[in-house]
Amino acid sequence: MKYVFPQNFFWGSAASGPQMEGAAAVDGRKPSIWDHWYNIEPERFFDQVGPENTSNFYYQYKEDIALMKQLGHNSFRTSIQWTRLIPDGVGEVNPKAVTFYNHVIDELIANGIEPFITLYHFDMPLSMQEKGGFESREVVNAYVLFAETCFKLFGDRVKYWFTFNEPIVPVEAGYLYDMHYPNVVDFKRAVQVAFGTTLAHARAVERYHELALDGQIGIVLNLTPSYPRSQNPADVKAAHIADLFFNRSFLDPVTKGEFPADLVEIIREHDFLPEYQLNDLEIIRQNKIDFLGVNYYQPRRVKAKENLPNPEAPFMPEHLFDNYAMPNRKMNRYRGWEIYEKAMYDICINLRDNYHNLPFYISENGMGVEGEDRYRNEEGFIDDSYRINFMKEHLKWLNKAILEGANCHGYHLWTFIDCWSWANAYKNRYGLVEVDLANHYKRIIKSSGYWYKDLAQNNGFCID
Ligand code: BGP
Repeated sequence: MKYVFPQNFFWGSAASGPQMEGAAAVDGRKPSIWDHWYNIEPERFFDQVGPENTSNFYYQYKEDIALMKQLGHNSFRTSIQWTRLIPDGVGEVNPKAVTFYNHVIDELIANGIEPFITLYHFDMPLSMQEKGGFESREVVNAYVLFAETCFKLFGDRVKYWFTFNEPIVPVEAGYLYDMHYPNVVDFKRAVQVAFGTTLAHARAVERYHELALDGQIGIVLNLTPSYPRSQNPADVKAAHIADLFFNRSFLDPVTKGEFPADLVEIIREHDFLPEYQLNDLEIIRQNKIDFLGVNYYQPRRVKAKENLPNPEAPFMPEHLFDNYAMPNRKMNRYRGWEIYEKAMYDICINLRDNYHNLPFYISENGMGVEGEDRYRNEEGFIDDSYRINFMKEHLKWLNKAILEGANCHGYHLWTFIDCWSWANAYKNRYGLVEVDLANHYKRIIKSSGYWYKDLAQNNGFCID
């Protein structure tokens, strides 16, 4: 073995309830913002495919978990849908949802697969959005009750909890860039949502620790290292600002209990500070995570601003820096994301050196392309060697960081079975396993699935 990982390393994959369960209007589940948005604007979704079906895990979880075991998983992350467990957002718990999630958790454990559970993966109940989403304290309170309900129902068996998946995404996609519902473009409201999310997170962490269950709680953040175009001080400053907005806005409060002072200063200067109560800051200060999930897909390259922004345009973080398209960068053109493997190492070293070497694991990394069918081989399965190479190249850097002391405990690929990817629907396929939507959700293992099994069983890999 050339690249060997620590003992008891978590190998597995990640997914989320809304992206894989399907059965959207079944057994008492009520609409989330995704169901609603698809109903009113189906044309915003690739090929107009909505969230109602996805890959049918609600019905096929037993077979899927058996497949996970077959492919070497010792852990798997999915999310509990708020809209399934507490369909109105607050109030009655749905007994059918309790049964379903109990079955999933028990089935995972029976197969030797550690369940990692996310509480919120972009899926605001519509009823809660109508009350203002995380701009509203009422919704923050409802989220904390939802979290507590999950801890009490499933915390005897679930040892790894995540309050939020990529909390910056609903902020930027939903309140700045018109990529997710509610399609608001308003920096001040975005800041309020970010603050409400941070508070909801801290209060859920507090509640979890008060319950003294046998487990750990964290959050999953998408860390996108910011690289300056050059060492020119103007470029370096621009990259620092981007880092504040897109990484440290959540990373610092959840690990250190404080927002970065220079980020607060920028927000104050532009008069966008959120409304809060004094005690909120104390709650955030006191309730730090036990461990971190890191999603890594792409870096961010930044340069100093070339032009003054239109003074009438809505304020954006990009009023303070420009994104930089480095010539000849390696791209996944189907997703529009740069592939830069070394960033995996840089993230780990940053956590080691600047965040008290806190324990973490890679909670998502992966690659999907359009039209994977072209890789189907004579035996009828998809030979996705591009995905295997993607994993190898990232795992090499992860391995180096671990050898240099990074406190990393696992690697989860996004994702297990091709899933419904929000507005991209089924455009880019990410799975170790193909789902044939035209044929009763039939599953076919891809080459990467077989490779992943060897990787997990050998706890490492060789170079060819
Ligand atoms: C992450 C999300 C996942 C997943 C993945 C792939 O940001 O946590 O839910 O969707 O990205 O990205 P996309 O689906 O946008 O292609």
